[in-house]
Amino acid sequence: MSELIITAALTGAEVTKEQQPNLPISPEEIAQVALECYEAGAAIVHVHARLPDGSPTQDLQVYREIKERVEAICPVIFQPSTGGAVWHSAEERLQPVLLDPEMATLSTGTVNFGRDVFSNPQDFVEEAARLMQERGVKPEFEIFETGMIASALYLVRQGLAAEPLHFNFVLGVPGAMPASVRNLSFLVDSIPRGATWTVSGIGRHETTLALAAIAMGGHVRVGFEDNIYLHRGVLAESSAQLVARIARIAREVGREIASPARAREILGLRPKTREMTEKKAEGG
Ligand code: KMH
Ligand code: ZN
Repeated sequence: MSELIITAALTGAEVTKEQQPNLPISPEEIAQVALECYEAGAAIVHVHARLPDGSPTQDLQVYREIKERVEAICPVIFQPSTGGAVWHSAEERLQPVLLDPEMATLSTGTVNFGRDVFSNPQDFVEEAARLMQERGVKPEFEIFETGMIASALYLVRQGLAAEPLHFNFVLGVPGAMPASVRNLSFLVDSIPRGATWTVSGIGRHETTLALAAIAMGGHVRVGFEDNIYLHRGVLAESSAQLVARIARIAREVGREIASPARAREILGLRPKTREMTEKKAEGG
């Protein structure tokens, strides 16, 4: 079993300051939390940009500032969202791909999302995959429903995505696939041999599904995008606290934590020029 890759989902598009007062908003705050999550064991940070008033934005310049700030202070893999918020246009959603990050998310199907619809028509999916392929950005396929795996595999057959594939099973969004170990295990059995996978359990399901992934050889995403609580009714202090808990549990049961460099190897990321190497960040 490989080391555990922990992704910290720092912001999301839906959580508000009213719900979680420690939600980072400015690029400076987001970068600071990215550093804390890295120090706690995260190898990837999944980021949604926010405007100063807290509303979600897919603005290129805001993502640029976040990316530069994060990469200046720690070596984590920067993974922006192309999901954005449900009301963002296709063009807006693809903006952060133009920054040539190592990875970006790509949802491969339309799904109910609470009272909203998270719309991902096939044309958008193919456009996003093509852009990522042109720019050497590895997609993380966001799987909210089983059929989205078939759509991701169709991209491979069309030559718009290449193995090794990486999936994130997002389970427990109201209206989408429920968060259960049975569903997780079915999804894991449905992806090609050699693919890697992460699970994001929404809300109170975050930790239970993380435990399953640790045991099954998958990887784990935690953070305020998915869950704002440490325990029932007790808000977490930061996403880093949630990362630290997973790292602690994994080590306790003999699963070591992947550094960003090791995560790049496990995910088969192509090396990109980075101003700061991991060694430099660690003071070497
Ligand atoms: N905010 C959701 C509507 C992603 O980041 O790629 C979509 C989402 C997926 O969060
Ligand atoms: Zn997201």
